[in-house]
Amino acid sequence: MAELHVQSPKVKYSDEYIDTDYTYQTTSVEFKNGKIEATPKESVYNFRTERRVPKLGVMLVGWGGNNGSTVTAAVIANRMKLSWNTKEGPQSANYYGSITQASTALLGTGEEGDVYVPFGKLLPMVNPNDIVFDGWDISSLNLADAMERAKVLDYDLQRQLRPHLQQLQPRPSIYYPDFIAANQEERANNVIPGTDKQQHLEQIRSDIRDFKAKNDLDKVIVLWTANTERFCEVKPGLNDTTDNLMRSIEASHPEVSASTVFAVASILEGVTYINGSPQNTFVPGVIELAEKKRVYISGDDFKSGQTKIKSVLVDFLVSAGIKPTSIVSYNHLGNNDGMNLSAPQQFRSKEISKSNVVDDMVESNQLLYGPNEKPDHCVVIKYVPYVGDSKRAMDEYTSEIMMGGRNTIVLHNTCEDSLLASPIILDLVILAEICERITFRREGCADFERFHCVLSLLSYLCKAPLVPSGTPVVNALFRQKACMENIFRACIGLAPTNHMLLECKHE
Ligand code: NAI
Ligand code: DG6
Repeated sequence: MAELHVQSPKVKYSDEYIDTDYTYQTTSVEFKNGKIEATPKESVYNFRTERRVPKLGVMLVGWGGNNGSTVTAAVIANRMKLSWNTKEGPQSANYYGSITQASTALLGTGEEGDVYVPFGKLLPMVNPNDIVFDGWDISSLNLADAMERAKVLDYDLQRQLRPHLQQLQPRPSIYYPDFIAANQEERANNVIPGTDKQQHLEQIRSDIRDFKAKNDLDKVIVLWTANTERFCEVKPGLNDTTDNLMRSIEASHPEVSASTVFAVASILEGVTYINGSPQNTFVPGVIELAEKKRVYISGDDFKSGQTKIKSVLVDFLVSAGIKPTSIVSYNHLGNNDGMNLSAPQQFRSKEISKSNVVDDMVESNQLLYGPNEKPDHCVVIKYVPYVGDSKRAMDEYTSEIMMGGRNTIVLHNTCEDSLLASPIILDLVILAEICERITFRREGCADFERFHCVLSLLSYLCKAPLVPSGTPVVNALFRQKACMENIFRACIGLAPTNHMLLECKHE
């Protein structure tokens, strides 16, 4: 594809940077003397994006799981441009489901109408084919055997990938049995010995350094795609501040989870940490540490199938003036994730993460909902081994329509869970990486700054987006995409997409 170049006095390209002068327009609202007073506001931002694309390494916690093995296999298959035979005929490798690799952004209008560019070409982003993978797993299977165990990819593809995957060996990991389901114990044959959490932390830090040095990487990102843990307690003295958390790790306190140790290790290594599962890894002490060290953290829980549709459908219903009153989401699956989630505490983590995903849409429409009024929302997950990775999701949305009418929409969705999650993993690391290369200077400020360490820009990819304290949580999918896309447009000096098409509305 031809390189994208923006022609504007407000955009400067140097060898190192793309620099833009950008006018940000917002509306500030006040309630005064019984009136709603809206004031348009403008401020100037200078965005600066580093152009050099680094050599990126990604370390997956849970590398030998279904997601870990599938995403690694998919990248190698794409890198090698593999094709394979299926009962439907030949199939070649692709990145469907990845917004950076397989979706487009409307750039503007040319002589022949709208011009779209690959979303991932708006800015100079890492090509997933160039990512170097490594990681940890409590199970010792090499990646070829892990791929076979996952039963996700076609046999003919597995056959071709085996020689490339069997040399990839997950590093021993931290295993705190109390945090994941007891049914996971039999695969835990690759664990860092001992119960000393401080030593575990040091080992993970040393693994990150070792990976970076051995592969001559410019940077590393760590992403948790291991089992869902139970929530840990959050309490004063335990993990409410960085100092207390570090003391708790030193004392090997039983309420410090493995994922929190991984997050702390990554942050101390200056490495972005992403949480693809629902548990509360990011206790206040971790967030404070990320703030102090100016390292990005992002999560929680990949937004892959059912929730993605929910965050579109409920947004549509509520913004159409229709009132969802009951949402019942049922799913069953038979992979190892399903087995882990069949234990009550791990299910509870997922239930919490799946349950708050429509709050912002409901709160946006006070014509439909009174204060504190919410639709009934029920989430059920069942483990059915036979269906393997092929998750079934069934949803019933009941809404009130005009004059007491009722509208019930029922959805049935079947697809391989790991083939939904894998492109999301790639997007998360690619987008987190480009965010590391964006800085901006606000009007009146002398220095360039980074985004807040809680990288809410990645909310599109997360079921329960973590946001900086005191800022709004946005779950509505298209608002999330617009946020990302418009910030990237600002980095190349383009106005936000407004879909007004005023030029086509003349007489
Ligand atoms: P999986 O069970 O196949 O893989 C998890 C891997 O983590 C296993 O290989 C396990 O041995 C390993 N593991 C467990 N504890 C570990 C530790 N302390 N350190 C290192 N490795 C450890 O599960 P799958 O399907 O790959 O999902 C991974 C996670 O992603 C789950 O928490 C799941 O809830 C979450 N997720 C998955 C989505 C999907 O669509 N597949 C969507 C949203 C979240
Ligand atoms: C069953 O719900 C297993 C989970 O890990 C889900 O597959 C995962 O959380 C995806 O959920 P959703 O709602 O994004 O499809």
